Amino acid sequence: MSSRIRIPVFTSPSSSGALRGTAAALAMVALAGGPAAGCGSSNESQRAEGGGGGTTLSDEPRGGSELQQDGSSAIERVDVNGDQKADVFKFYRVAKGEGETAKKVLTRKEMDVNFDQRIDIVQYFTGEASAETLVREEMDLDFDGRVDETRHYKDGYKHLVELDLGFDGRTDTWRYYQLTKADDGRNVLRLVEKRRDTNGDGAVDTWEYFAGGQLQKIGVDTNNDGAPDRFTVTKKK
Ligand SMILES: [Ca+2]
Ligand SMILES: [Ca+2]
Ligand SMILES: [Ca+2]
Ligand SMILES: [Ca+2]
Repeated sequence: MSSRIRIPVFTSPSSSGALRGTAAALAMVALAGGPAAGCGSSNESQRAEGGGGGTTLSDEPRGGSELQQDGSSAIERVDVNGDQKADVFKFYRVAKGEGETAKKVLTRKEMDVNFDQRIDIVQYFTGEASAETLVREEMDLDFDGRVDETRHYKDGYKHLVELDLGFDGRTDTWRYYQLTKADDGRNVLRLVEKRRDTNGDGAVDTWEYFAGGQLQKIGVDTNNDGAPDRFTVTKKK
């Protein structure tokens, strides 16, 4: 039974470039949609709801879904595009009961958004049944089988995004977000700091500081001590 469970394939070597990745990333954003993947821009305010997996591409499957329970764990396979192959896999811990009436807790959700039978997005959840919260999201933006973007969530909000924009298997960009109050009192998730490794040595060398969604200051580490020492103020006023 459980031997049929797919394992995400995030190990194959990369052979694709950044341009392909950028196009694929756009396609992925369009496909994945929903609250979980929808907090991408710096001025969005919606809450990343994890409950039941949100309203991502699995909500109206053309090919139906199949639930399989094996003791205290269960897996739901969903065929989104109706080609008789599952594209979304939801992994549950069964808290109580059996079958359709079982009380299930969603712990992980895997998605094949380009329907090539390889998983491209993996979401991890915490919490109780019907109140699951997204904690981490791993995305393969250029569909080469390797994770290029990892989003970390806290209390349902994205607070850190790690990116491999060079698609060489090494994180080169870190984006930090904070929940701030907008002028009209709404909660707005904003980019507050961006750190980059521009020369590929694995160490951050450029820091960009934002306020109100606007770039304010750029710091550069010129003497390789791991901290910024030369600053440029970018804010015009
Ligand atoms: Ca399918
Ligand atoms: Ca895929
Ligand atoms: Ca990749
Ligand atoms: Ca560096």
